[in-house]
Amino acid sequence: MNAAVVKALEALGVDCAVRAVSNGADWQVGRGAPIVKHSPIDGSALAEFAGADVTQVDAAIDAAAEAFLKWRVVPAPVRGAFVRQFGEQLRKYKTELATIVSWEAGKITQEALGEVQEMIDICEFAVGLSRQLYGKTIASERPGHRLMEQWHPLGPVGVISAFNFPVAVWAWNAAIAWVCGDPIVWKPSEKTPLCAIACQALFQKSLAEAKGVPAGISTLVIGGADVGKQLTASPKVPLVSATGSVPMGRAVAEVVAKRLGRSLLELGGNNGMIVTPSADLDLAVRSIVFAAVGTCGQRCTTLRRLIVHESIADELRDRLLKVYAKLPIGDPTAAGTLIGPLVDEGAAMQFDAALAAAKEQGGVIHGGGRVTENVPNGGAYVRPALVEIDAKAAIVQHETFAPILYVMRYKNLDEAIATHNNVPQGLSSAILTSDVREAELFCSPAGSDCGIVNVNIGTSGAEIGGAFGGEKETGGGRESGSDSWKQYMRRVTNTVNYSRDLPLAQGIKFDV
Ligand code: UN1
Repeated sequence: MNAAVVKALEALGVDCAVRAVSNGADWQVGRGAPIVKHSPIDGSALAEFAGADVTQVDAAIDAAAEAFLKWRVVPAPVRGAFVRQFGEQLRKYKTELATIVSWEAGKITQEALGEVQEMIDICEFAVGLSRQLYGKTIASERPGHRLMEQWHPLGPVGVISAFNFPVAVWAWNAAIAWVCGDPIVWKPSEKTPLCAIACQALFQKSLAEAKGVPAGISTLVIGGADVGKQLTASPKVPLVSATGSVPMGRAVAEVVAKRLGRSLLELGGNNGMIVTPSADLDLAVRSIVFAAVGTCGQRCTTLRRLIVHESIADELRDRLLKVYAKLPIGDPTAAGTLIGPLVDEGAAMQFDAALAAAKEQGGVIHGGGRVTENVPNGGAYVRPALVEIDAKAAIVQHETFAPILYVMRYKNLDEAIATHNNVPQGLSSAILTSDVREAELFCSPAGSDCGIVNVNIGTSGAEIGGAFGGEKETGGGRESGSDSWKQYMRRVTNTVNYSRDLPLAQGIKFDV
């Protein structure tokens, strides 16, 4: 195994015998299909082990359900104190965890560190939240009555996460679920098993230091689609929070809806940005490049469509191409690299196929193709592509999880907004403008139809304090900040009669 990864895992107390299942404090050998993981950086072997089988999923759910009975009555601020301790572990092992993220997901060091920082941030948010799980007091129409709301823990939360944010998305769910009194059952991407094991190991460190925390509040089952299906179908899991592709989300939503459970979906994005004539072009270039090629185009918030006013389109394209031409592509752990590899060969094939389709549909391709020089052998390194294309081309409707930026031109802003909204997805969006009317229009009900609407910044890199998610095929879920926590709890409406009479609501007379 890779020496840097071994060292990082050892620091976290994980031996190299990778195990697929943990019901809290323990580790268990999987009984399911084998999982083989190679690093996207150089193809080196990272892990080979048996994944979980469905009986192990059931056992993990049972462990979580048992832990729930204890955890739900622990006062929320005490639950918050545990999350604070967990956040301390993240601070302590930030570098080690980021190293594992880099080697397993192929992220550059800065972005891997940023991802762990996002975990630390959500822990802080959750600690504060643990004293703010407010319900409302409502004016009752009846004399001598009090009407109020309480928010109670919901139960075990199934978390299905993707390879591209292999630790932060789990933390968004885990930290909020824990303060809300819910245990979690985590099915991570099979492409990032070591990240999941590292997170569980950090949980175990916190658990060992804490008193009265039931071990089953964090369970882990690493496996394939059958594992995800078993988790999704279980009536003991009232909420399933899933991040990934639209087909995956649709499958989850159908199964969960059938049993009348709740799902929280964070699916594909096809994020657009409008650049108007008054935009600051220096700022435009920087924000576009980070959003379009950062994480090698593998964020769900990656900028994929640029809608530029025709009067500045040539200048902006030329300036972007100048930057694209000298992007440092290579080993993501090396200082100075900005573009690491795609996650695997399959992703690189989709990148090639999308560019071929774009060309067929009349697109003018700049960049693209494989990079083989000055990069480690064995990884799928590509040159980010910028494609000038008509807004009506079919390919523009699709999210390809790779660094492809489609550039389109517009004449008037209403047309640009219509083009912007004319895709099946609705996650993140941006407008670059110095005109306050244009900015406000884009943020208004007649503007962007996305869950995230930015002005003078790119589409990616949201802070945890806001609710994260989007509309249409993106799935409608909201994770992380603001009042996303409400999805992890059940709302109780209490009516308390402190009088000696029994007036009925709506003035109904019912004398017996
Ligand atoms: C994702 O790609 O699934 O806003 C999450 C961002 C990050 C999270 C992305 N904070 O780009």
